[in-house]
Amino acid sequence: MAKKKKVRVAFKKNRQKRTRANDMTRGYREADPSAPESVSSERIRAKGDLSRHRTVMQEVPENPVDGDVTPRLAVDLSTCQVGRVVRVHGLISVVQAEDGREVRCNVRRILKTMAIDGRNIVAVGDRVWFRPVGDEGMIENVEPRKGSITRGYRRREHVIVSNVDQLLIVSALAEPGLKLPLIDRYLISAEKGGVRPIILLNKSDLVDLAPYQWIIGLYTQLGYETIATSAADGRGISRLREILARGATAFSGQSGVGKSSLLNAIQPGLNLRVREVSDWTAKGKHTTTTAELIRLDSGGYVVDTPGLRQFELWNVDQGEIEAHFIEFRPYIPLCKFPDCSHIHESGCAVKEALYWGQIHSGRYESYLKLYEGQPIEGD
Ligand SMILES: Nc1nc2c(ncn2[C@@H]2O[C@H](COP(=O)(O)OP(=O)(O)OP(=O)(O)O)[C@@H](O)[C@H]2O)c(=O)[nH]1
Ligand SMILES: [Mg+2]
Ligand SMILES: [Zn+2]
Repeated sequence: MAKKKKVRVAFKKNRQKRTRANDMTRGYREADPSAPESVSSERIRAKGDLSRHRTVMQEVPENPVDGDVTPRLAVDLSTCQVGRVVRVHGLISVVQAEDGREVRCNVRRILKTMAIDGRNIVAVGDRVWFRPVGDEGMIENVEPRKGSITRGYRRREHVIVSNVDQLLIVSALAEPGLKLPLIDRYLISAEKGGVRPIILLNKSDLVDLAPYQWIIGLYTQLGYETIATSAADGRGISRLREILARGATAFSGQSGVGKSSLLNAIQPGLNLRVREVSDWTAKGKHTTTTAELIRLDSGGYVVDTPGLRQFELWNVDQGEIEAHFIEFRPYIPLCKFPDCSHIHESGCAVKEALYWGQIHSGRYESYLKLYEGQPIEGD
């Protein structure tokens, strides 16, 4: 049984004044529901800060999931139905009810008020309680998330997808070619979010695979399932279908690597939009523009996501990065200095392992890039 407690919530600034976002389509394009609201319709009295707070009853879970700060309100659930968010269009969330109907829903204002630092309240994959209002609905409650992929976006946390078991890290062997630091970044994000990562090297029809076998070997040895696929000639597709049947999977990766094409190969009837000609050099062109939850006939749920222009890790401290490189872990305690950054210090056991080939140089370079905060282009 969850306990209830009174909490004081402050209204966000956008409740206090009419504001207009200078680029109202930006949030929509990025499928980021945390985009600023353009108009605030509720008036409040000018009574100083006091009037800008409200006391609400909030449920406090007995055993909160580590790091879960999703606001939950005590709501009259007898008037609500449960469903899962399948798409988010700006401020509207499309929720699939248990009977399969899709209902367009708004989000209860108080949930927005309680959102921490404007982090998006509703994400694709969320399980929600909504109250039917005519043909539409009002989201009254968002269940705690288990397994989510988030990123930093304009100094806020953006939940890309929630309640998934697996993250499919899709990269392409050619057009545009592999970026190992980006794969490593997604691996960290999966680990942070409690999601099992799977690495996919797509477009294997375009290359001779032999020079790339070491990559499959490297990640497989580290314990990450890694497979080569081709949406064009069907390689690895039946294996992928089996992997997807295990549960709910988010597809991630740069624009143009073939996420939607792979899903079309898995289930031809889906007819997801893919880039017409293989024009992978066209920067900033995204074929998929919003994340979408799809149920597969062969079993499992998938979320096709747009390739992100930037993939910044969220809430990963500099000193924490080393721990996410699992092959570094045995060496870290052997470094001479306890706060060793494994870059310039003497007596560094990680660098020694690198020298002897026990740590791969590509992975070490990824570590350096992350440690030094270098951007990794994801587009
Ligand atoms: N040769 C080859 N081409 C592929 C393969 N997979 C995808 N493509 C092509 O690559 C281009 C991009 O594919 P999409 O499926 O649209 O890529 P995406 O990852 O969904 O891209 P966004 O939706 O922009 O994030 C299309 O022209 C596809 O035909 C593959 O395995 N082999
Ligand atoms: Mg796509
Ligand atoms: Zn060291």
